[in-house]
Amino acid sequence: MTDQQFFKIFTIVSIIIIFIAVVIGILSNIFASYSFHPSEQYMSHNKESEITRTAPAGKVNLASNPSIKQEETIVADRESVCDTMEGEFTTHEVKMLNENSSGAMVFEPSFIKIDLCDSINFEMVDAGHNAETVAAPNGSLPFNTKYEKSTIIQFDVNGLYLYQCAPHAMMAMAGLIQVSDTNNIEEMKSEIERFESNVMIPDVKTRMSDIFSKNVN
Ligand SMILES: [Cu+2]
Repeated sequence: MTDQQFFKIFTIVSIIIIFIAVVIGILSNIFASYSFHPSEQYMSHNKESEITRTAPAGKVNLASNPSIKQEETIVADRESVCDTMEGEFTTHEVKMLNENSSGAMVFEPSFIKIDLCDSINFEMVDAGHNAETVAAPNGSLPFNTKYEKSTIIQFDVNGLYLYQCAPHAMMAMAGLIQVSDTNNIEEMKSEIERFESNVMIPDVKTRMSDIFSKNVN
């Protein structure tokens, strides 16, 4: 074989390998964002009557790479400050909607400020939406409402949380939660930037950064 022939074969093989790698990458991202996570341990109850702490929310930087297995970052059944905290906690409502006055594919409200150990009832008013962690404070656990009609999640770590609806993330279907303070504000800025880089609809490209700058300071 001449050097030239060798070089030709080498180039063709390299191109095939790169092509296969790209296809695998695309497919695994698609499956990661559409699959239902098999682990039930951080799934809270979907009975509206019951508020449990089985799913404290959050954990950092999952979303930037959907192929990271969420299980790896979960400390199951960890202790929570809410176990020993005295006082009345509130359950707030966040609705998942196909449309409201602010646009299509939205959480309502898209920004909510709550106190430590308060819960949010994610209500799937229109079918086909979920709410899952994109980025959250250190020490918190990720959540995913898995297309349940109603899921109550308690928040036991202070800071800012970004969550999305997996099928409509590219349409900027996401929301922000502030639990008491904004200790992770700098990380959140770059997480929102990263989230928006994947938004495909020009009209809503800056939806989340607009919500952020309007509400968080
Ligand atoms: Cu959705």
